[in-house]
Amino acid sequence: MVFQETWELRARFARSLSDMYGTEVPAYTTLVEVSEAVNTDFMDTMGAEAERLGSIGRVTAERHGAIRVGSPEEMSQVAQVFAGFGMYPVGFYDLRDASKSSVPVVSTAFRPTDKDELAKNPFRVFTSMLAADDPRFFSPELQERLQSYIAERHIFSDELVAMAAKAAEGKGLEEVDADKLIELATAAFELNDEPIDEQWYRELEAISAVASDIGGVRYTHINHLTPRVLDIDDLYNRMEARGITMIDEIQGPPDWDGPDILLRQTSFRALDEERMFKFADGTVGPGALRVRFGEVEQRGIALTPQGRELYDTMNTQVDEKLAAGSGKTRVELAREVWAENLPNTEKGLREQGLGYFTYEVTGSAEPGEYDAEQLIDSGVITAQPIVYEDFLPRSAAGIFQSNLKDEGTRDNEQQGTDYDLDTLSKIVGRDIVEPYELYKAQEEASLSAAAQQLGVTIHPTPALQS
Ligand code: OOG
Ligand code: NI
Repeated sequence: MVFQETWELRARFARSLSDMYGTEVPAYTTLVEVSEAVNTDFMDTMGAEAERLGSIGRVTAERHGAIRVGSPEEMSQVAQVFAGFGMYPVGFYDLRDASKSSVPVVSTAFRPTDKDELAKNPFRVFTSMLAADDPRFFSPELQERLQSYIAERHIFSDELVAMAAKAAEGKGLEEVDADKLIELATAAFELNDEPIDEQWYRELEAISAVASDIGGVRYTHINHLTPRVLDIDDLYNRMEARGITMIDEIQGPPDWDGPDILLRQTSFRALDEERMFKFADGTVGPGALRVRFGEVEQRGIALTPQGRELYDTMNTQVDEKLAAGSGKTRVELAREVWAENLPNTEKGLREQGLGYFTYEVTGSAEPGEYDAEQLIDSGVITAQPIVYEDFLPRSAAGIFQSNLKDEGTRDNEQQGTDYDLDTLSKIVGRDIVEPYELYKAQEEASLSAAAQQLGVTIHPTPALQS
């Protein structure tokens, strides 16, 4: 009997979902192959520098998934399943207001929170819950039908939830149990071939394709699985060269002359998929659905609250310039705005308190008091950027939106249902952590460990004073 630790379970789960999803969406396999080629070439060109934001081993295995559940009960069950894999809720995203289209969901991401766990396998799943009680999208009468349809389904079996609880409790499982957990957890996210009630599905689809995807069927499925690349512009061009149409632009930061920050993402459009439908006249036959797509991402440095504020301000400036109509593209304008506002070195980001870093002792110093930057300049400590492990609401909304055929409907006269980090935490059954808290704690811990090791006092960079 071999005991498998939490991280091994998580790595196996990610691999198993990836194998399954590759058989369901063959274009995903192409995306993974192209991503691997991009990463290998980037390593060849850049050498050790290529691994500044994660080892090639980590990056090659790295995926994020996206799933969508229908009710607070399903959200709480899926949280228990992810806990078995050492994945905990981080961040609150309200996509209802982040998008022009009708996207009636609130979300969090389940992921490892410890830096060593992240290094071993960073698998994360962006998890959205249908806000079936939001009157802007669903009339009282429809809410009732929708909620009872979802209440009747049983996506996460008792056996799966119990096995995940055992894994969480024991921080891993013996091999036989581990095999069972992976099998059950993978199956819970697999496409089901039960015919779809066409009338019900189309009724919800008219409001939002996201609503029909979640509440129009009796099961859930992986919406997409996203590999990580070290050069997303290269990936974008290679996919287009293969004749795969990508969405119009890369979401998030532009390609610019400075460090990678936060998260850049792009995707190819959702493809028509044939599914079996049960029609109103009782006959069963094929029909088309369009919900699943392929996405890819490049990760950069985690920003502090001030850094994030600057990022948001820059986005607003870009929007304004775009609206003013200069004939330039969003990306061209973004590059200009960035060059004007954002320091283009890691040192600059640190000095202005915009990014998070960890510190490692690489020399020695006389006892005394020092500024962190002083010790870095003299080679006593070395700074490493902390990679952004989370998501961006605007990009997430862009990803949702670029895959909707039409805007759907919403009634803004109605008062939306309140959801925030606290209400979603109660639903999830565990405190949702703010991403900043994790990065900040990591930075502080590394700095105090360095100070202790050197026997000196280190005055932190402005980033820590936030
Ligand atoms: C989730 C969309 C958000 C991302 O990478 O920002 C997302 C979904 O489509 O369910 O995955
Ligand atoms: Ni995604």
